[in-house]
Amino acid sequence: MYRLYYSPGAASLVVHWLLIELDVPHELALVDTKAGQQKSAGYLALNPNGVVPTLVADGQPLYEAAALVLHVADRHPQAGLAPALDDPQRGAYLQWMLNLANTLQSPLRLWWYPQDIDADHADRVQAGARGRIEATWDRLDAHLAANGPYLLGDRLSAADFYLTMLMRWTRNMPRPGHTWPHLATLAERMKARPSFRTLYEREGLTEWA
Ligand SMILES: N[C@@H](CCC(=O)N[C@@H](CS)C(=O)NCC(=O)O)C(=O)O
Repeated sequence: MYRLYYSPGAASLVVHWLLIELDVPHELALVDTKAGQQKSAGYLALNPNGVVPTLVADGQPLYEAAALVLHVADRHPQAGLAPALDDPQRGAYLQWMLNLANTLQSPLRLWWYPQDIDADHADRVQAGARGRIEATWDRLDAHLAANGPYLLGDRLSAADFYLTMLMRWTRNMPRPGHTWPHLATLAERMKARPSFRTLYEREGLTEWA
C-alpha cells in the first residue's frame, strides 16, 4: 500500500500519475504548501527537506520525485515502464531519469523559487535558470527528433511521464517546453492517456489540459 503526500501540480504529480497508470492501491494526503504544512514538524519527520512529494511505501517514508518514480516503476514491472536490470535499454532509461532530475528539474526549481538563491535578485536567478532550461529543451528535442517519439524510441517508459510533468511546469514561461516540435508531440501523446484525465480530475487541475 502506498500513501502519497502531494500538492496539486507539484513534483508529486508524476508519482500520483504513475500510481494511477499502474492501477495500484494508494491513498493521498494533501499537503497545503501555501499554508506551509511541508515545514510542519510532523511532515519534516517524514521528509526533512520540507518539500513534496513524500511516498510512504509499505510503511517506509521516501522522498525525491525521481527516486520515487524509479522505485514505483520497478516494483510494478508488469506495466513495462522500467526496463529491467538485464534489458539493453536500462542504462539509457537511468540516464534520462537522472538527466531530467539534475539538468532540468534543478533549474526549474530555481525558476519557481529564485529566492532559494537570492531573493533580492530574483530576475537574475530566473534568467540564469531559463538559459539552462531552454538549452536542455534544445537537446531533448534533438534527441526526440532523431530517436523518438519517446525518450527510449518506440518504447514508453516512466521517464516520459517525468518529462511531461517538467514540461507542464514551463507552461507559463516565455518559451514553454511544448513549443519545441518533438516535445510537443510527446506531450500530446502523454496527455491523451486516460490516466492523465484521471490525474487532472483528482488534483483539480485545469491548466495545460
Ligand atoms: N528534489 C525534490 C524537489 C521537490 C520540490 O521542490 N517540491 C516543491 C513543489 S514542486 C515544494 O515542495 N515546494 C515547497 C517548498 O519548497 O517549501 C523532489 O524532486 O522531490
